[in-house]
Amino acid sequence: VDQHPAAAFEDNDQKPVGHGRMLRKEDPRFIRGKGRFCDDVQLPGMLHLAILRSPVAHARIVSIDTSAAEAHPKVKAVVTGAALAEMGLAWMPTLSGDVQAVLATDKVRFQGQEVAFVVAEDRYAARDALELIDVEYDLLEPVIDARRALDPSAPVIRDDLDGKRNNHVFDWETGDEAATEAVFAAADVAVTQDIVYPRVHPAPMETCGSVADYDRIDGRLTLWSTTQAPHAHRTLYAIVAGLPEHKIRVISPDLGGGFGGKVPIYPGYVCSIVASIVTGKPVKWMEDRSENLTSTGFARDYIMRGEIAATRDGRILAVRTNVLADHGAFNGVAAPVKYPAGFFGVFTGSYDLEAAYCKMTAVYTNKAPGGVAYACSFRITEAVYLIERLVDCLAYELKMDPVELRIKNFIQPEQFPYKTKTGWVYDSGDYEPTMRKAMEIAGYDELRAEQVERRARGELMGIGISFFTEAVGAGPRKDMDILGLGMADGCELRVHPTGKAVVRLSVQSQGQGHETTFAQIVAEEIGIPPADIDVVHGDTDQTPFGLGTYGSRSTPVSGAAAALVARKVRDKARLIASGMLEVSVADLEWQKGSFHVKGDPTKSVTIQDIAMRAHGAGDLPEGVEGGLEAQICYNPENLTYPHGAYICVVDIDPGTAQVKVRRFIAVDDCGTRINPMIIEGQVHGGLTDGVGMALMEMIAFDEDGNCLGGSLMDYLIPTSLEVPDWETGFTVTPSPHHPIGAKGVGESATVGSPPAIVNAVVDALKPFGIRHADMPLTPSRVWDAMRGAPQPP
Ligand code: PCD
Repeated sequence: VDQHPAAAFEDNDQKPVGHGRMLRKEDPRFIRGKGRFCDDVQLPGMLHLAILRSPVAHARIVSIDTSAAEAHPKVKAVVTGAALAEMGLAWMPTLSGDVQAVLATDKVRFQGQEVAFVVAEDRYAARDALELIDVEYDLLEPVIDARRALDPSAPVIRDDLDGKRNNHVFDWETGDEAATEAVFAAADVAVTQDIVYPRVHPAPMETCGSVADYDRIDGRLTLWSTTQAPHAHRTLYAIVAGLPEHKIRVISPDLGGGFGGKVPIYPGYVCSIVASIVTGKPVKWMEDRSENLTSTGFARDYIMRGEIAATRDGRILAVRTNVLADHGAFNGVAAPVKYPAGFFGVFTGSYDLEAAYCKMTAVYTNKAPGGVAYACSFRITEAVYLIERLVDCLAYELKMDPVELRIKNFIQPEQFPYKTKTGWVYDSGDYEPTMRKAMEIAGYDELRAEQVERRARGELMGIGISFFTEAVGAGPRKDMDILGLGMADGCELRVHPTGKAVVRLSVQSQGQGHETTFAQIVAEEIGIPPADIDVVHGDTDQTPFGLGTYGSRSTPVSGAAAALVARKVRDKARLIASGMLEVSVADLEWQKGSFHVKGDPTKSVTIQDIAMRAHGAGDLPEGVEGGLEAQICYNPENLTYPHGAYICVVDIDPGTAQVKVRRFIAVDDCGTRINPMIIEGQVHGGLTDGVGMALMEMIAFDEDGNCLGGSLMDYLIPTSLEVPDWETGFTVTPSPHHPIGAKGVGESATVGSPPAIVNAVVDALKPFGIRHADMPLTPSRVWDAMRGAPQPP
């Protein structure tokens, strides 16, 4: 009824995948303010929950007095960690197998940690009552710097863990240390560079929140929550709270962005569940912006030492890195169990090397937990930044053009599938044409000529390159699981008698347009127009099990499931068609939307005719059940490896050290492109993320552990004013193992853009003899770099 005209099949009926102008089905409701987000959920009798948070980073809790808050006329309940402990709910598992306090019992371990909650008749009363709670803290020395955490004299943050005597989270290594050492020893040139990827925050437009509704009579829990992984969350709630899984329904309604920050289970979700159980009423919890920035999952926070070895004429031989990873107070990283450092192993980049080695130590600090994959398939952002900065450092030392150095070392098309020195099997790639395309759009040679002229006039113009390969689509269940749950995805397709269809996905959308693109995939396979295919997602009662949307896995995993489930339905349709046309199956030919008898296109039946027959009266061929539907659980054979070539042009004001991104060229290769307009939007968003991280964003702390990025006045995120008009292009190298050849793309630009921007800034500063400067390249940092001042630690 309220169908967007352009969501219909339009001019390109025969080509739903790759349709250049198909608008998003979900936009009419978003544009008209009809989206339904968590905070839009209103239930009769609903109460409101607010969380009291620690003002200090590290302290023992001496006492908590809640009596004044309890006396507030509108307050229904006040709950502390001690009360949760009695229910066995004070601690919960994190997705990486650590435990995290739901409410602090013994100590607070970061500023902003959850200490108590109030449930009241309205949001304002709940917040007011927080002020009436009196907590006495006994201050402890905070450990803020990851290097200090390693010091044997540093206080032990996680003394809750049995026998824990230090702040180690894990040690991890990959690659071949001895082989790498040998290559380094024999190499003409070796370059070492310290590189920091600062702590940043996904900062989605919508903060986190939930509405829990526990029905005491039948023991059912319905939870609306801002989650990117409703099924995985449901299973964990069942395990943690002991509620039977079939009585829990998790609904992830429209989400105002996730960017990895909505993968973890946050204490607030659990608090709202407890509150609803305790009060017998529905309870809503919604964070404010500062709570979101100071307590939900941060990203990055890697201190890296990178080394690269090469021949004098620019043949890269090996890379080596030593990483100190800051994981905050609880290990809240979400990554497949076998990969404590995520997919950082792809730090060898797009180059054909002889050896590689990485050693990593992760530590606890008195900072918010996280390590979420913010637009990053599990630490690939850090890996790509490391290698792309190192290659530029090498180019600087060899006095080589950074593009020439990259092209010289690319893995060649005939080498795919290519096994890297750290064991990753890149499925497909053809790098040089992608690089050349970016150079062509940029007018690379002209830009370099212009730079020479400008430099002669004392102007600071920089050109930065980055070339990335990502590993997205986790993952083959044989080696990827989260807390024992295999990373496969279910999909179910039903075709109704009138030929309209509904496809149910285990992944859900945070804004990237699945209601459109999954309809396109199914349409391509069974020939029903996308407008006639409804996509259901984000509700555990309505969809098959699967692990959720992150790591750009929806297209590689769920997208494959959608294509295959549609093929399964088509196979059944073929059997029915053979009965209808009275020919054998082998004599039928499929042409988008109908079967016809080979050699006689006039004898045909459409998928709609077949759907009606499948549900109708009359005989079906022997052994064929009625109905037209199928279900599948897809376990990917491998990850998909999209790649891209980015070129950034910056100008720096020599008087203020302000960086202006003048141009940005992004050529992405994500294999078969389902919806080019959506891909472009994804790329624009990711590039904007990149400008933020490279030039503006950092969650910093003072020495007491006060978060200095707790509001959007202090934590700067980019707006349209800071970004140029993006210039995009693409190449297509299909994935050989994906049924339609598609690779993920949602995070590509966030991963690939920061090194291009930093490389451009460092290139602009070349006249000052600078080889590296750390993000964020704010005017003050650039100013210091220009004056040779030491970089901040
Ligand atoms: N596509 C197409 N084609 C191809 C690929 C793709 O078309 N070839 C499209 C699809 O369909 C979708 C999109 O595009 O729609 C995306 O995809 P992907 O790549 O697959 O991805 P996904 O899974 O879906 O998603 C996820 C991502 C991520 S991950 C992130 S961060 C971000 C992105 O997504 N986030 C977001 N993007 C976005 N957007 C929005 N709007 N919002 C958000 O939130 Mo992570 O891990 O979580 O960190």
